[in-house]
This record gives sequence, C-alpha cells and structure tokens, in this order.
Amino acid sequence: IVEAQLRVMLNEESVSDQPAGAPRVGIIMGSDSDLPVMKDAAKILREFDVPAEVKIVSAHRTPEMMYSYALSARERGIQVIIAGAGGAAHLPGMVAALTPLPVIGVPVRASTLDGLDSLLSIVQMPRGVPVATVAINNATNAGLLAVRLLGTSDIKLQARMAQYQEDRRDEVLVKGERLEK
Ligand code: RP5
Repeated sequence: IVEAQLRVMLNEESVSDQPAGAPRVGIIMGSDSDLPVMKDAAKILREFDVPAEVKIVSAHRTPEMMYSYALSARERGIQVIIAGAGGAAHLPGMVAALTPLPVIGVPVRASTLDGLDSLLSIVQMPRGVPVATVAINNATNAGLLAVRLLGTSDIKLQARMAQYQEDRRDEVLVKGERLEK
C-alpha cells in the first residue's frame, strides 16, 4: 500500500519509475503519516537510478517486524537504511542496534514540539551505535547521503554525485547572474 501511495505522490511530480534490480537502500518509516516527508528520499534515489524499497516499520507498533527487518536487511542485499520517524523516534536507533549497515535517521516533524523531540531522539545515540542524523524533515539529504555512501564503492555513482553537485553550483551561479542584471 505504501509503495502505491508513494507512486501516486511521485508521479504527481513527474519522477521516473522505480529503477530495476534488487533494492540497495531500505527506506523505512514509523507511520504512513511520515510519507509526505520520506518520499523525498525515494525521489533522490530514483533520480540516481538506485533501487530502493519503501516500508512502514514501527519501533513501537510493530516491534517484531522492526526486528526481523533489521536482522534480514544485510542478507537481502540492502546496503544502507534510511529510517524516518517522529515524536519518540526510536526507529533509526533501534535498527542501528540490530544491523551493521549504515543507518541514516530522518527526524520527522510530527508533534507539537516542532520536530525537536524527533531530532533529539534520533541524534542522541549512545557511544557505539551510530545513526547519521539529517536535519528535521530533510529526507532529501538522507537520499543524497545514501548515494554518497554507495558511491564509495561505486565509481559511476560517485561520478554522478559529482555532476549533481556541479549542477547545483551552476544553478546558484545562474541565479546570482540574474540578480546582477
Ligand atoms: C511515529 O509517530 C511515526 O514515525 C510518526 O511520525 C508519529 C505519528 O504517527 P501517526 O500517529 O501519524 O501514525 O511512530
């Protein structure tokens, strides 16, 4: 269901279809209410033709599923996990505790505390269990960081990231030139 919801969201923004192949990145989130934020990670991965899977896995509501997801991810070929959650956002940290894969945490602004609760829940991991935490609601950066991590052993992907950075730089320069005119 979440994949279908995601397709609808991404098609609205005319993004290309899911790239073929076994998923290399697992995008998980605590609730379907996180999808409007987390879709941005999927969008980036599609842009870079990195196959990804998207699932709802809750640390609190489906703890058994979280456990089996984290324990099986590596043997299924997943190389990076992006985990988004809001409020008492335990999902990224719990998953990081269960897998040797790199975990990127996305604090989702989901409550009356403006996302600060999610940010602190995700970023304040104890020594020994790292989660690479991006800014509140910044699933785009989570997608980009996943591409960079994969790029350390995939030179084609790394070259595409370098091109992406050049394109962003050019965009800024063009905007600057327009302002000066
Ligand atoms: C967390 O609680 C989810 O990650 C979500 O951000 C938040 C609220 O979930 P819902 O009540 O909208 O399902 O587990």
